[in-house]
Amino acid sequence: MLTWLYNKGRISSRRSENSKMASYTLIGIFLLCCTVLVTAVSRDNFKSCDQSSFCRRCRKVEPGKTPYELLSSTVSYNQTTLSADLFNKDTGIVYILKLTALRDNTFRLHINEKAPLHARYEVELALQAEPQVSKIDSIEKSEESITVKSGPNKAVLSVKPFKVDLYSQDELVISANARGLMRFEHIRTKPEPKQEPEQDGAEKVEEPKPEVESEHPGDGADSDPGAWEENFKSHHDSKPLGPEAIALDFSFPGAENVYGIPEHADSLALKSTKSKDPYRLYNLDVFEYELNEGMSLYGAVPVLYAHGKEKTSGIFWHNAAETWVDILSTADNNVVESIVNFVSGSKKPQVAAHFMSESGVIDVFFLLGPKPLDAFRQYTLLTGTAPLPQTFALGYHQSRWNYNDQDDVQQIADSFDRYDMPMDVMWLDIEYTDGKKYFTWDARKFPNPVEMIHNLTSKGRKLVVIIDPHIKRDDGYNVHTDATNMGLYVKNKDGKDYEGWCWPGSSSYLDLFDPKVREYYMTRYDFNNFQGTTKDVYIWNDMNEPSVFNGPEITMPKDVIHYGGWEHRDVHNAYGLMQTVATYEALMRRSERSLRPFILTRSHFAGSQRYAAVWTGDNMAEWDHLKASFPMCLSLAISGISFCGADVGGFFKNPDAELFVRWNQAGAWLPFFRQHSHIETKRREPWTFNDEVTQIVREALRLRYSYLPLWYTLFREHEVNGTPVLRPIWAHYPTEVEAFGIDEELLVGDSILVRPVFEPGVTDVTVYLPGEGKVSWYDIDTMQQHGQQSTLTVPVTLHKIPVYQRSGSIVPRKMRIRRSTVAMKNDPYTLVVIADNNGKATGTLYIDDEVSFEYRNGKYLYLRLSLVGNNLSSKILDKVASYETKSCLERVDIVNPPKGIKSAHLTSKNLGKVALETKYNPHNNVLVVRKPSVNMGEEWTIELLN
Ligand code: NBV
Repeated sequence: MLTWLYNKGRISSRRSENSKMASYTLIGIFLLCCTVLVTAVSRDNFKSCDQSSFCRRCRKVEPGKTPYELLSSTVSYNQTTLSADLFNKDTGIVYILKLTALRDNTFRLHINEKAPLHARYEVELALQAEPQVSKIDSIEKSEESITVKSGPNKAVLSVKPFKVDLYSQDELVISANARGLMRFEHIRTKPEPKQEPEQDGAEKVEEPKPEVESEHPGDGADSDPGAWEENFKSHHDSKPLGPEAIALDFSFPGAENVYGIPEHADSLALKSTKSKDPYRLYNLDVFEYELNEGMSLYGAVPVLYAHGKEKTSGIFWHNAAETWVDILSTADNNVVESIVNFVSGSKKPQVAAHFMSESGVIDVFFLLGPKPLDAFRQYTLLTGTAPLPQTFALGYHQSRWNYNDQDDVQQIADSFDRYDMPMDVMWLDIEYTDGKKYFTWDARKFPNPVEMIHNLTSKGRKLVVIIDPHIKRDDGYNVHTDATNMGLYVKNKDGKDYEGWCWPGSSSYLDLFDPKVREYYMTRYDFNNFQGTTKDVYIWNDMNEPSVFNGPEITMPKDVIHYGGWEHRDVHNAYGLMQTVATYEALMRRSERSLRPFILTRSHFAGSQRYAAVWTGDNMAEWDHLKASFPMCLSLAISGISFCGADVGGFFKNPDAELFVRWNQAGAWLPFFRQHSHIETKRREPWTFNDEVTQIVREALRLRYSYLPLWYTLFREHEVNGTPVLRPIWAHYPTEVEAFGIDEELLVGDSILVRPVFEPGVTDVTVYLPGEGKVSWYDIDTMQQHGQQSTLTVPVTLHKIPVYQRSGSIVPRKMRIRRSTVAMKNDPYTLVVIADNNGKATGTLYIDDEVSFEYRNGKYLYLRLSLVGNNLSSKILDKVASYETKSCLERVDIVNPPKGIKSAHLTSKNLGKVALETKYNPHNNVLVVRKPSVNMGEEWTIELLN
């Protein structure tokens, strides 16, 4: 915190251009003085569960004593939904429960108060649409339970005590409220303050004790001093509605681990929180975040998966308020033992989670799998997938806070050509603006931005500029005057515009939950409002947690008011999502809906994948941060957000040459590949270290570009099927228990396995190769075969990280690397085919115009590539689609080919039958088929001849 405020003070003083700026610096110094005792990563700035009254209350609930009972006489149902009243015998409050069967092995459980004193917030825009329902096949009622059957699944609602058991193919996979931790604090009137005892020695009058115990003793919330107002550091939360928390526990019999609920800088498999704080989901700007932590970060995606050898399931907790999640792992023997008995009397391993949110309703989706990819798909059916990006977005991005001026931008871009390195996008951070007034330019540093942009685009490159959500309170700034006059800002509870502190000094925040505000915000991106930009400029939305330097926990106070009268507490985690919703639509309009938008967002929530890519924020140039980028992006990927990356090189501090090399080698295998660094770091463009580093980073960048056809195909498949682009090993090898806890490796699709080097000075690394000997893995450089043993020690040099291609796969590549993706569009393809033991291999390839939405009108090619025995072929999978590509097939490498091949011929409709040249290399067992030269839009077969 200290460094952070110091930085802020220093930056503003360095850049103070007028007296106003100088006063910001003074305030920075004041804030600095208030925190002198605080060290680097200030945990103190962020609440622990104990400092958050609702978390405290929910966590105190004793297992096994749930007061909730289903009132079976109230059960009613239609074709898809069962409804019933739920009663809390401690408070006398009645709730309405709805259980709906949804498409694709999913159930939705919704619980709200039957007659709330005040409406409770229901999340908006996380779901891509109203979920599609499925038919309930039967409902059976007994005194103890109600069984709802739908397809291969059933939900059994126990009446007393209340719990819901979810079965997939007759096996219990999730049990809700099995531990009895459900809590639903009804909205209540504030209790009258107790009368102060009279002073001056007057005798205290004892309150008469009730003769019988109250019928409804209550839920204990009123006696919590934090229930009706809460203080944190110097901040006061007025809590006008008092306690309104909701909580529910979920047990997963048969599961070894749980995963998901990003964003945390932690292992992919979630750890037990038995003797520490729960994982927290509350979007925050955490300065210099620590690793191996359940503390909140910039994003919150409340989806959790439970995985065991036999089944995978998940739950999506549809709530945007501050949320904490306790995890009990199989290792917590005693506790799990008691859950086991509570759930089903079985002795299976099992994991449990306890979700606790500050407000809203209980709205939970049960994803019944049964396999990992099924559960991931079920989640994306609800919240959507990422639309296919333009290819440039999958190229390499060069960023820094900040490139100083337009000449600087030009020189850096030119240097990539000079050093023969591909690069697609230059980025501009906040210093390009006129005094942090977004949608403006600093005219001194960027006198002619359009010329600068044209210089980039003439080489096929793009520009991304930052737009933060805070608006400078400056009467000369049109966005501020419009927002003030039109009433577009988030309001204090007294109805006045809320003011906070951010980069520009005093700032206000557009209420992006209001559709009319989003509409206004979109117009800011119009070319006539955001002058100096062109359709080749894309957007980076940062600081959108939202970050408020002087706010509680560096964000907005919970009692400020949004559209519809909702308090910030209800909607907090979705603020960043709302900004990207508006930015996305704005970019669509800028191109008259012809170009696919590209947006990078820091804050994210369920559904953010529909609008933006995400990066892991302000990491550090440290080895452990490099290592953390893998599980962090994997966790996001299985939670719907595939388009993820980490600042290559580390944001804070200066990486040494070795770390820089390793980071580029690893970053080239994450979907979003951008180098970025803090304003006070040394310059670190790839050529700024030494010749060897320049050479190795060039190799890493070129390798990335050579795999663009694979990345692009995977993004398309993600869009269509919800399959994550990156996958943990267990996604494809669900029974291999050894892989459940691996953080160092990932799969790109199902065919490439990457194991970067995460430690300095090592000459070998340990690699786990899944497939239990039935699958081989081939080193992509040497084509050396591995996989007979699952764990091996692999030698590494500075030039190499272990990357493998799976036997039985066909991977499309482009081997002519040019300065940008656009320049490679019509280039020919190379196929890398690895035959399995049966001589078979398959793969897919997706091709379209790489920029527009024409693919949604059927202008694309989706090809199935397969090798069976001596025949390699390409078939058009989606026959109704078509696309005229200029690209042809340049070369095929067949690893482990049929024996004794001497020649080959290709057959296609347009080319007829053509003889092809082949060459077999016995050293690596690779057969090269040269120049088939068939257009990729044609179906073809290559026959390998003895
Ligand atoms: O806009 C400046 C930085 C940006 O470079 C970084 O990537 C963001 O995560 N921004 C945060 C503001 C503050 C950084 C200390």
